[in-house]
Amino acid sequence: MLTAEDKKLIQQMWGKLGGSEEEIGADALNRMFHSYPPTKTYFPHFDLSPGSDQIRGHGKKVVAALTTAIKNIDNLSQALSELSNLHAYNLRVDPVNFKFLSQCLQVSLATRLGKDYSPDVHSAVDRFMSAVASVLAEKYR
Ligand code: ZNH
Repeated sequence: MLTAEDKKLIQQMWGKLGGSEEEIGADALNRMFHSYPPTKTYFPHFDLSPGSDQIRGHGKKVVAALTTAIKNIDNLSQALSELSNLHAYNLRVDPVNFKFLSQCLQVSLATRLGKDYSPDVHSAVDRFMSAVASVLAEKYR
């Protein structure tokens, strides 16, 4: 569960990204494809070379979805309901992969934010990404 303090830390941290969202998203995806190569099988139609237009475009969408989630942090199920349908019924991404993306995103954030990515922020983001992953995985059968 996310505490009130976690929510505050996440919202403040996200506010510090100031325009670098697309870069963060692309960096997280590059790291995921590099460290967990089986994740590439979900994107056979993408040019997966680092920094490709498709990776940048997709990174931007993923980060935008997380921004929406952060704005609706008390109501994640509702805020992410369409995405949850998409991942469960259309894309059928094995939920184990959500953990991989979460870890890669955290490295991207830490690289970007340096000492602002404190242990408290880290653990808050970790819980937040787990909450997002549970919503994205809740419709699987
Ligand atoms: Zn996902 C898509 C988000 C994870 C795979 N995604 C997507 C989108 C979004 C997202 C926003 C777009 C939609 C539209 O367009 O409408 N994701 C997300 C998030 C997460 C995720 C937030 C976490 C956190 N995914 C994931 C993973 C994977 C995936 C892990 C694997 C590995 N997705 C995917 C795919 C797609 C998507 C494949 C589709 C793409 C294209 O474009 O085709």
